[in-house]
Amino acid sequence: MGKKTISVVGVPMDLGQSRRGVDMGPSAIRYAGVIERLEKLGYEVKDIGDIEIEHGKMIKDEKNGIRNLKSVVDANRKLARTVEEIMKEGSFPLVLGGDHSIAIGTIAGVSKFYNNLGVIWYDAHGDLNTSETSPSGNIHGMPLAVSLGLGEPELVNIAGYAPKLKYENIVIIGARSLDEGEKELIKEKGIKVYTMHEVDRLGMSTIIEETIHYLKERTDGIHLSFDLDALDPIYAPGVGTPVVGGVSFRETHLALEMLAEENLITSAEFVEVNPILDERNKTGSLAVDLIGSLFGERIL
Ligand code: 6HN
Ligand code: MN
Ligand code: MN
Ligand code: MN
Repeated sequence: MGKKTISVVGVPMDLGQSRRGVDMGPSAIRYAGVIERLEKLGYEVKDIGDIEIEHGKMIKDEKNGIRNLKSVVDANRKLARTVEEIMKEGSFPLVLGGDHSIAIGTIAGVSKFYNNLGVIWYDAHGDLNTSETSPSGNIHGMPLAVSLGLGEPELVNIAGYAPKLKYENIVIIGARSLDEGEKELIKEKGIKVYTMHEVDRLGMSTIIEETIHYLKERTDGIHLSFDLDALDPIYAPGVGTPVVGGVSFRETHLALEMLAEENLITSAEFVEVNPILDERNKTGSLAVDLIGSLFGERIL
């Protein structure tokens, strides 16, 4: 990492999906020792606390069948402002989720600082749904589409500009559960995706080399949006939408170690940790291990 100061912000958000508990993700990751781990690596770490979330009933009564639209918009506006402040201070924004709908706010906060923000979307899912294509009405299945300028205007225009990302600047890794509308969008726009098929065939080492080469020449900053459900549920049982046949613990460490060596990641978020569904904070601890690798931790 280029920057010596890391600002950690928690987003106790569970309104982007329908299983309770993922709002406790930031606590689980803090209890697993994220701050201490980063300090041990030599960083100055500022824990700026949690974004305030309006916890209401889970309701799908809003327009187009989207769940909790207004509350998710409000929270992401706050997050975008907070992340923007962190960027202005020259610190590295490390955002802890919460469900993946919070990527909307993180990316809204960082993207204005770059002409071509790159994104690595490490996830079992594409998160490329709109209200038309979503099978669930859950906003956590939409944040990548929203950042590309697709979907509800209230979400798309957070922070007052859109789109935040260009199609050619994103790379999805670990996908194995894509909805029909997502598949169509990927094909239509030529989005770069390494599904589990490519993870099996090429290996993670080649995938990350290719990803680095690809993003290095066209972007001026890279955000890592890391959904814990990219990993196989054997390693990450505490997630709301687990999908079998995922990336392994070692492959994921390798990916993050290779990214750390290149020093290209300029902001990151770790999302979807749900302590209620977890086994003795296994997934929270996993997140901390992975954050360690991203910030330069080595076995030897
Ligand atoms: N996540 N594609 C499904 C949906 O409801 O849109 C699942 C989305 C999961 C989202 O894990 O961040
Ligand atoms: Mn809640
Ligand atoms: Mn996701
Ligand atoms: Mn996912």
